[in-house]
Amino acid sequence: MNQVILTGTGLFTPSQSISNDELVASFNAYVEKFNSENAAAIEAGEVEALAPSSVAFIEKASGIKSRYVMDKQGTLDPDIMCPRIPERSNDQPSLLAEMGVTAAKQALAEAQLEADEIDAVLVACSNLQRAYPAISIEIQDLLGINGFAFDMNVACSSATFGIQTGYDMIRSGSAKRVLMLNTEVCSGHLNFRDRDSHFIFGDVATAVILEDAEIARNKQGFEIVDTRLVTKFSNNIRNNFGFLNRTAPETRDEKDKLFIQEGRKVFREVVPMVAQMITDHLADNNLQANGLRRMWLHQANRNMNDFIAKKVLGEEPTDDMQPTVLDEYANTSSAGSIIAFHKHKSDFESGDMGVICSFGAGYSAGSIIVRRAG
Ligand code: CO8
Repeated sequence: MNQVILTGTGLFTPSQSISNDELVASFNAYVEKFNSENAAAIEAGEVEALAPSSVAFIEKASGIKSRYVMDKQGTLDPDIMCPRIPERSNDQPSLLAEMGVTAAKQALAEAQLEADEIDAVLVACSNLQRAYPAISIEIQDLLGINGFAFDMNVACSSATFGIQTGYDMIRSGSAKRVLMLNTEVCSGHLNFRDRDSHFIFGDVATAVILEDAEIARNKQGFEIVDTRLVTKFSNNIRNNFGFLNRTAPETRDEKDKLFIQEGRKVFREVVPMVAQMITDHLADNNLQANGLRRMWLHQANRNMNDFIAKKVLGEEPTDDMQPTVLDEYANTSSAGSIIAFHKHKSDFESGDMGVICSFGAGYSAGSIIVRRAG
């Protein structure tokens, strides 16, 4: 089997950001308007009054303070509460492809590679903007890459599933160099009128380059020591958007065609599942948790990550041990753990080990053990 090394990462961050104060002001303006327009029906007990959102709740329950978005104005307008992104002609690069290309160029530069040296492109994400042609094939074309490309979706866990897919291809010899991208416009699938979830997500794109270690130019990369994936069916995070919606027009625009979740249940069920996965993964590789320099966890919820890290490590995690980016970026679905890795990897020294871990809808979870080379 060929040895695999991660030699570059890239990050595209949208230029517009929304603070909790701004988001809550917009939500509460919508609530006030709804309640005053429906005052008589609310008074008669026919309609339930909407409750306001609160910055203090959001920060305590999730740790999120702001999020980047592709369109701030439409998202915050209480009469729209949805990003407004003009449709592009088929001759223009699509939004996801454009975001992915920016992240890919950074990753290629770190890996000291030209785009035409890549053999395969994977787009692994939750929110694909169209059915076909694959976004990955469009990115392949925009960058001038030969070989092949395909899209895959395992919700928030897509990055670790994408890394394992690339790792397996390189180990077996079907590709030598793989570009794996996580392109997320989560704001397009988020119900900004839902008090329980309106604050959760943000937009971003990340990129990772995996190579056969023998031909890698960047010798300071991260060896992939081992990978592990787990899935277990659950309806607690669900989005019923899809091509069959038009066949049932009476329910086509209902709330379940956007992101919905039972957040409490997800919290309770996913924390032990992920902690167990990482613990077993380390044990099966004869590694001790105290031998880890860092865990780059999926960025959904600060409290969730503190629980997982404490269970795995047996002690309170420090910020250095378990870095957080969700305070600034919110939950960026598949990209979260890769943003954390991208921003918090440069201080690693040769031999230092860490775990990249993502988890989410499905349920699904993935763990990638890495060791700094060089
Ligand atoms: N403001 C004020 N109060 C609120 C608000 C609000 N905005 N929202 C809820 N409350 C109230 C509730 O009404 C409730 O009040 P009461 O106690 O009187 O009934 C109280 O606050 C507590 O509510 P919750 O039980 O819902 O609060 P939690 O403490 O559980 O926190 C969280 C909610 C933050 C959502 C938390 O449960 C959580 O983060 N859970 C884990 C979620 C998670 O990790 N999900 C993974 C999803 S990612 C994925 O895989 C999907 C990818 C698809 C991407 C699609 C992009 C759109």
